[in-house]
Amino acid sequence: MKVKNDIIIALDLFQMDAVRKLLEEISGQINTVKIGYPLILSEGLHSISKIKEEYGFNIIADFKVADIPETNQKIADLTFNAGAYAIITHGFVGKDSVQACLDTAEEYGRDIFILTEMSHPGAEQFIQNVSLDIARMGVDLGVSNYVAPSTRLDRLKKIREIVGEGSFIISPGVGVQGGDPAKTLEFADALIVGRSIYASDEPQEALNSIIDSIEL
Ligand code: NUP
Repeated sequence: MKVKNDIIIALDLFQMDAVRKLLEEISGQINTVKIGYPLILSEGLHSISKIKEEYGFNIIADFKVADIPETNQKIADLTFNAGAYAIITHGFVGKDSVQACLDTAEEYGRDIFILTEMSHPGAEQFIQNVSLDIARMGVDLGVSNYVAPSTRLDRLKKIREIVGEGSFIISPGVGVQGGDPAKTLEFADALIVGRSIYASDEPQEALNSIIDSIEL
């Protein structure tokens, strides 16, 4: 997967109009976006196909899938059918649930990302205790894409060590949550950035300043 400028934009907006307004400004500098519940619950699953058709981006569906295998399969099927390039699945539900997403992705020739440790402070309460095991499980299952936090570089580094240099790590938590873009990219392959860009009065400038800080 080639992420232009190593930046994935999190489109946590509620309306396609707002998405289009943002993308009009920045679409030349990105090729991958992440769409999650805010946009899908407000505008519907077809916002994936619309964005794909209109902009040609790779779309990562951030559904943090965490159900029994049979239900995971249904969720993944709908998501890939809508045109998503990849789906983000939780790992704590266990290998059969992850395998269901993986099998569905393979049917469509698409990918899954396993969410290992989350970026917010509350992740230290429960998921951090198992996040390295989740990464190990991913390796055992042959998964090559992971989500790991930019807010805890020591943990990101450990997760990189487990999944290896050949795996692809995308990292949320840059900017508003406190993560540093350049330091994060010492261990991750691409950054996920939301509010620092879409909530800025000058999204293009905000994006450029992140790109500059990475290139320095
Ligand atoms: O651990 C995670 N942390 C996180 O922030 C896993 C995620 N998927 N995210 C998502 O990344 C979050 O839901 C949001 O869409 C994006 C970060 O946005 P922001 O903090 O840059 O606004």
